[in-house]
Amino acid sequence: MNDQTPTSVERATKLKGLGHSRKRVEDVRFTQGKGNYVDDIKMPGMLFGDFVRSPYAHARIKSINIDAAMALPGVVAVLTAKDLEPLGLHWMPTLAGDKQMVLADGKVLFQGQEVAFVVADDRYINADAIDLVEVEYEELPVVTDPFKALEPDAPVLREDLAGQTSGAHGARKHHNHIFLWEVGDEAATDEVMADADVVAEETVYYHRTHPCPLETCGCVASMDKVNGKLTLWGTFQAPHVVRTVASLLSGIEEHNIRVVSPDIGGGFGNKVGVYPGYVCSIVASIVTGRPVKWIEDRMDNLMATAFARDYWMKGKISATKDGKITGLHCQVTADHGAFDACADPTKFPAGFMSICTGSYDIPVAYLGVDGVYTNKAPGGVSYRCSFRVTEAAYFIERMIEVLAIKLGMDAAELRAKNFIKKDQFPYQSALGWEYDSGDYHTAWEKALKAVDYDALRVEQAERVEAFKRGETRKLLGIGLSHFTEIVGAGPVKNCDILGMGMFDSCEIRIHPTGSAIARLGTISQGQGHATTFAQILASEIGISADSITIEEGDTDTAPYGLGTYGSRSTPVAGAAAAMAGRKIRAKAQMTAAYLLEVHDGDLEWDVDRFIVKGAPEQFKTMTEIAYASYNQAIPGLEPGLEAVSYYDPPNMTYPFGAYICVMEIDVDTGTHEVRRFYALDDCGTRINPMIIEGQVHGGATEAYAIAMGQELAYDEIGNVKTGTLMDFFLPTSWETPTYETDFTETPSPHHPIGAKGVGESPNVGGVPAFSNAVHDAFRPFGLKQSHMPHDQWRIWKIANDLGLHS
Ligand code: MCN
Ligand code: CUM
Repeated sequence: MNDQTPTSVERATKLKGLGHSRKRVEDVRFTQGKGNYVDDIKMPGMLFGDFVRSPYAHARIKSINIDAAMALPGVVAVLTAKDLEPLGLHWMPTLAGDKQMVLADGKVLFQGQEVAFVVADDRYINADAIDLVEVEYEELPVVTDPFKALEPDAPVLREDLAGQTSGAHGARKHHNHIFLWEVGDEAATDEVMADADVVAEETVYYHRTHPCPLETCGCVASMDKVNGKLTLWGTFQAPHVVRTVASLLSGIEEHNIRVVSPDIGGGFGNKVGVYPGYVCSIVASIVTGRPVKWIEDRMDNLMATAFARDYWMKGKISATKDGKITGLHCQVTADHGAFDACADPTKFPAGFMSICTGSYDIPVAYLGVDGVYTNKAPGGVSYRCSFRVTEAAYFIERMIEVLAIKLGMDAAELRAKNFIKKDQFPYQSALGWEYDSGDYHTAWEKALKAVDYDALRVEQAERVEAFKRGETRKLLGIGLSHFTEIVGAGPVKNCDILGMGMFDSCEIRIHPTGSAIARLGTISQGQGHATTFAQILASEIGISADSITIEEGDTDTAPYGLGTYGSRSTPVAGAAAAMAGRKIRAKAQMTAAYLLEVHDGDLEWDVDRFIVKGAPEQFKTMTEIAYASYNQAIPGLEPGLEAVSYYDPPNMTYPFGAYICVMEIDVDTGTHEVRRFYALDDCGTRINPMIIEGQVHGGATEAYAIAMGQELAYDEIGNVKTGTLMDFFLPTSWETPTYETDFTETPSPHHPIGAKGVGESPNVGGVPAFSNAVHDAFRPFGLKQSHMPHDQWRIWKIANDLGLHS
């Protein structure tokens, strides 16, 4: 080798593989306005569909008169449940094993429910026609409180289920009850609680909110009757699942359905579910023979598509006098709205809520979740949540604080005392999970040191004294959070959606000149997959990430996969990418051996080439091997260089993190200021540190929104009080705090490259950090629990209730 030959390190740098803060390749088109979103799709003869929606939360429909609407020039069709009924499409199955009205059948069950679908030449005609559809309603009593919904004389919401004593998840104990899901050992937990030195009890409410992606949900359906082919472009987080569902519902064979997710302007879980708009657009396109577009407006999106949270969590936590936790009991009343349309793996009707023992070594625990129908929109689970992990983390991180108060102990110390220790991994939790890896003490100590925790506590104590002396009206809160996530659904043995196992896939094709295209079963909604999946492959196959195109979201070309949500892309499809890459390398090794005239066992991999062991000057680069794969007859090997991997992960991955929020609170105005927000994430092997940082900034900002003001609020008669961005708090750069990010790196032992997910972590860990900061500020004055969101009024109210205004 001469001095000009690049070293392994130099060659590795050029690949822009794992660990490289590679710039996002997709941003070239996004920052230049050249993205291709669903609403950018325009087809000749395209019609527009839009809904007549119910103004009432609960009402019987006495009649629907479409005559005036149909008479309006430009209106092509008005669909009602009666039109869909002969097709068996007036109701559709939900992802949770329930069914949901596509168009109101006999009655409406939430405000904004889809009543009729107007199809017209343009959106303006649509809007006029919607006003002309006459619907006669008879109001019925409304239930928006899940506890009231379970009272004996509560109105029957789901008349279609009358007399059914069991549903998709077992027995129903009341006409508005959906299921009771139980995990753990209640008798043993009760026993521990009865004998415990200390038991802290609290009801923790995680309010209803909404992911509110900048791009609302929508689709374009186009039925080509000549070729019998249906194409559906849409905002889908799981395109293959949509294709399978569309095939089952319509009877059109799957190879004749093409589902495409083009660029998606944020998903956050909102685009996992199947919505009436998709079904109606398909039907309208089949009926009219023309393409039909449906795009929600902001109010439609907030009122009618997948909400998040709405969990009432009644908790008990027991401990010894010196703070060793002995047991945890959690009883949840879960408000699922009018239809159970939560997106969870089938066997987990309350998602992964059973991760609620958090980061702590808790010997015995019980979780019971009652799902309840109310007159609110269906959906659920969504919003950077990993299937209810947000609720679980908020619950345990509040319970720890409540226990610390009861014990008179420092909350940071209480956490450290109870963390699962490094040598306990793989750790079997009391509620049935096997945590793959973790090092919580190291992360926690790093976090406490970074913010100088002890000094903050001193400052806080001084502040309280100064407040009492009347020298300041501001309090200081220190919000702690140590979360454990569970992402990467999931092992096919226990995770499926509608019967489809939750594996994922990657197919890679190397071109003769040494560039490549890889297709995956996932779909980016802003996470940067085109950038990061190429990095995984670059490190595996020695081709620069810049020479690897990543394609997702077109079911005609992508291998079958279950899509992107629950931070599953890295743990599942990322693993599939690594495995497909290894298949490529295995074949490449045989090719290289032939070319170098050695036994393949005499070769070793070196960044982007195979070298002869002990003779590194003899090598074949991947580019040379790729060329040979297509241009040379190699005995015993087929031409070409392609591989596909369908990856079924052996376990979930368990990312974790330590977040600390320092907050100033003005007691008189209820305003707050985030002075500092420190976020340490451990997502195992880091693929792209810059993208991880971006994910943390975004997720933490959504956490900030949720904790400090964002809410889907309803009044007693079921009106959505926060249906526009005037009332629904979406932070802008003005409100958004500054974040300090940090990391530790504890690889997953079972993932091919040791990576865990990260997209949902900052929301999971962020909400308790912000909320605990508010609580912590008032702890010296006796506050134990106060419900989110901590908006200005609610903070003022806490201060007022504690007598701090007198
Ligand atoms: N990553 C990494 N190293 C790791 C883990 C992840 O570099 N060890 C990178 C990944 O390569 C990917 C990103 O971080 O580019 C997120 O990866 P992952 O945690 O696997 O999550 P998914 O790609 O499956 O994305 C889903 C997750 C979810 S469920 C929600 S909700 C959410 C989130 O991502 N929605 C988002 N982040 C979002 N970010 C944007 N911009 N838009 C959304 O809609
Ligand atoms: Cu739960 S929101 Mo993400 O899983 O799409």
